[in-house]
Amino acid sequence: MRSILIISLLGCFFAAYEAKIFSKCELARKLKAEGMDGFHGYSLANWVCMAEHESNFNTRAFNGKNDNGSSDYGIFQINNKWWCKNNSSPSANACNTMCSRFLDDNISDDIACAKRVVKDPNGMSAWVAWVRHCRNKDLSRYLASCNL
Ligand SMILES: *[C@@H]1O[C@H](CO)[C@@H](O)[C@H](O)[C@H]1NC(C)=O
Ligand SMILES: *[C@@H]1O[C@H](CO)[C@@H](O)[C@H](O)[C@H]1NC(C)=O
Ligand SMILES: *[C@@H]1O[C@H](CO)[C@@H](O)[C@H](O)[C@H]1NC(C)=O
Ligand SMILES: [Ca+2]
Repeated sequence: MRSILIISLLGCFFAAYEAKIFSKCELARKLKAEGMDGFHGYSLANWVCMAEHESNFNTRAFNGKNDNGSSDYGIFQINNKWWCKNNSSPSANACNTMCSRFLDDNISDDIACAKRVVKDPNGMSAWVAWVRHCRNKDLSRYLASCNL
């Protein structure tokens, strides 16, 4: 009995720290619910495409190897020079958040920061993967068979 309790407690512990990987449609629904369809002129499919190519929908995606020494965090690969703060390097911290909060499984704050990022003059071109894989492309497959 006790070992079962311990095992299930351990299970909860690991579940809390497990990477959440969204499915394409699950992310589309969440983004839509948070007002991203058409946000700043970008259709929902643009956001799903961007997330797929930035992080493969993985909320724990971390890239510490940008040429300029900055790091990218989470499902939208938000950058620590401009948008969030990580204590070990200077940041404009325009989203006023710790970068670590862009690695958990609650993406509401990630979405709020993406809304801030896209308001800059470059719009979604802030995301290199969006420029490369999504801009001016047929994006219909990103919402195909999603029940939105
Ligand atoms: C550093 O490089 C990343 C990825 O190429 C880019 O997103 C970011 O804006 C750059 N930061 C600065 C301060 O140049
Ligand atoms: C903090 O940022 C620096 C510079 O980008 C990076 O090398 C380091 O891995 C980051 N640490 C964490 C915990 O995000
Ligand atoms: C997710 O985070 C937001 C704040 O960023 C908070 O308001 C919300 O309650 C959180 N949702 C869950 C399910 O924890
Ligand atoms: Ca988050």
